[in-house]
Amino acid sequence: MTIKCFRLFFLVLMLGSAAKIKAFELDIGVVASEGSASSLPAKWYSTATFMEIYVRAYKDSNGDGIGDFNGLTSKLDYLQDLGIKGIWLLPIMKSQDRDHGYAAVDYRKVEPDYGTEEDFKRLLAEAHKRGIGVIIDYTLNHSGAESPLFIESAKGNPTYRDWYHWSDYKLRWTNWTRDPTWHESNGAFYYGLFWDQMPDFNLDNPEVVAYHQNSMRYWLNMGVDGFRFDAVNTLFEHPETGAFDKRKNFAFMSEAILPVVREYENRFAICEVPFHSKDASAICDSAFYFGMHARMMGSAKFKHKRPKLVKDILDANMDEMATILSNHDSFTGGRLNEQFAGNIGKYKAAVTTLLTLPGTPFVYYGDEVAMGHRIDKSDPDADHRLRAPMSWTADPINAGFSSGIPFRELARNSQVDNLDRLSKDPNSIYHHYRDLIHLRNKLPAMHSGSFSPLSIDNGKVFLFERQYKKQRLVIAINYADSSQLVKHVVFGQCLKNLKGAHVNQLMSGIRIPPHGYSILLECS
Ligand SMILES: [Ca+2]
Ligand SMILES: [Ca+2]
Repeated sequence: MTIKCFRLFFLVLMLGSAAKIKAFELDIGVVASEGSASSLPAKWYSTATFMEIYVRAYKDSNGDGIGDFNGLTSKLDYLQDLGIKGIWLLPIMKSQDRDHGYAAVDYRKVEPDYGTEEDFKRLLAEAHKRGIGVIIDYTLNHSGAESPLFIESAKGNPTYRDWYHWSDYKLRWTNWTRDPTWHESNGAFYYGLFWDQMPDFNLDNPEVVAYHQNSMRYWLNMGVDGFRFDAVNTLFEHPETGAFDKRKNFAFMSEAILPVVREYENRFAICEVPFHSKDASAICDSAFYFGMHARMMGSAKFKHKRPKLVKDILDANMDEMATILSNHDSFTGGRLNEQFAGNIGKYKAAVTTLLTLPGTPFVYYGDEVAMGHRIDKSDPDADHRLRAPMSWTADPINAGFSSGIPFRELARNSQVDNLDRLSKDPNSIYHHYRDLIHLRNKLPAMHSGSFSPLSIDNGKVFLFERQYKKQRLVIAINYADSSQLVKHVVFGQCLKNLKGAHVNQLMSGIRIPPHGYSILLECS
């Protein structure tokens, strides 16, 4: 059967699909765009500092030990006070994993562990009242194997067989961990790149594409402010070798996915595309700048600006790049407190770098209170270490996360490093984050300004200018563990101190404390 003929066959079958849909109680019908308006400022995301939040681990409202929508809603005042203007939620759809959520079984239902759809709508409304946008993770590449769609496909139901990739024999493809990616079911083999429980969708099938488009509209109609698209580099693969097809991935995003987001006002689409971040940002509104995070972290760790840090910035359109120091995946390096082995000076220098450079910064929940790893040697999953319940208080049983027993052990240092304690210490990493996020919100040159390196530095200090219209900033970050005197012709002009510099030394230069920083504003 040719592919064309195959598709025609499906279209005919779809005419009678309503009964079949009901048979497994999954809504795969058409969702019309309601084009709902946005109450957020135009292009809110372009100036925002985001927080990446794992709902399961953030705040439990009902004592079952699992974080939920109502718990997160109760912490929106905290996020607003921190200066956060955008939230990225790890998957919130009904999943089979009951963990990270990337094995979705229903793209139009909320995860029951997290509450009801009404709870989620209230979270959106309360976030919007505080000027905070909410984007949700969306996985185009695969569903959970317990999705009724895959169960029907595996049974050989002709309506759904072609929703996934099937072969009569086992192809010898492997993924980056060298695990086989073709898995046996009912005498045939299906493709699941990440895990046998996460079968890849066949995105060449127009019915699958329509299902995603309509599911996206389902959430956009509800009022979500956009999506973080997962694993965009893995959507299409070469049929013989399994190599990722970059051209097809990008064409699919620009022709089938982004137009749905554009049916709505003021929504934000950010893509995860390791290795091709800069190309991806031209298609999505933004893409995570993997690679640059290592230069920022390396500069702080090795007490010397990494040679490629400036090159990274100049090579990209930073208005379309999202910057991180860490995230929920262990491949980015782990919790910051662990990476810096508790060295708070280096930790602060890395955070200063993230929050003063161009790009859209994303903070991973808990890094602002120096959360460490959760230690459990019996659990081999490296990612679980990074996803402990949020450290709100020093309570040794629940860290203020839940009134019950948390679903997962706490971070190892929650009794020392937690919001309750760090918020009382003006020199803490928490106040460092808060001060810089507030400055970034206040100064257009800091969130939207151009970037020009000042090349007189010796590598210990990173010195650069940011400018937006008539507002000009000179920013210096000292990576060294000794104080540094910075002299430059710019200091002959009128600059005023915003934070951290000794103003009486401006004429001769500025002395920057170990791991400290200075932000100077040109006098108007
Ligand atoms: Ca709960
Ligand atoms: Ca794929």
